[in-house]
Amino acid sequence: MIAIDAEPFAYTFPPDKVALIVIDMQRDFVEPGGFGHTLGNDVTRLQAIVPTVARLIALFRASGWPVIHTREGHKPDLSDCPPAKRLRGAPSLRIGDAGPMGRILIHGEPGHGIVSELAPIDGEIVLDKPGKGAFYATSLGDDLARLGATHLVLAGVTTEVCVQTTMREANDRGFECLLVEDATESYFPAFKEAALAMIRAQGGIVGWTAPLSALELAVATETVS
Ligand code: C5J
Repeated sequence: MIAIDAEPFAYTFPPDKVALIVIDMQRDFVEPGGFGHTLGNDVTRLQAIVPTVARLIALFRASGWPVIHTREGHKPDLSDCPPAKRLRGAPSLRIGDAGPMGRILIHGEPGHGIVSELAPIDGEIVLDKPGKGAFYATSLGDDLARLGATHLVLAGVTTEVCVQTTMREANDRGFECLLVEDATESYFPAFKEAALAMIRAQGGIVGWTAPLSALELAVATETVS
């Protein structure tokens, strides 16, 4: 077992049963002209975590542990996008409309892609999800069962929407979840802090949180001992 100095108490995981889920590090959320920007958000906060997420992915790759990337988006005919989702948000540019990076949140469009710094490599699962949670209408549950994963480390954007929804879904399914504090971000600093606090409150009612440095230290120490 590897033990990480985390909140609300140490997070321990068996190295052969852990997987990393990187949520929606897509151009549509992180770059100007994408979905997040059209909703009126400042995307620079999200851009700032890209190097930290890259370090986290590198740690998992170097350890030989599975990395799963998710992408929020919809089919070109929008058959998997409920009108309730499409019609909310910015009235000027909605899901499926043509934006500076192609059609907003549509499979295969430039904006739908993962930022180049975090590009998946061969063998990594890339999961397209139509909802905020990564378990809804996807193969994630089956993928994790096939991998034998019982412990999930989470990162990505945005903390209080897709990341927290996925973590709650995972928690309800019995996974032990750790959210890496500096590898997740929100357009709203107060929402990020509130989400982290909610996750670890009441004895870790949704799971644990820790900075990447704590994970790196635990893995390095484990390797040496
Ligand atoms: C949002 C996400 N915020 N990936 N999606 O709409 O968090």
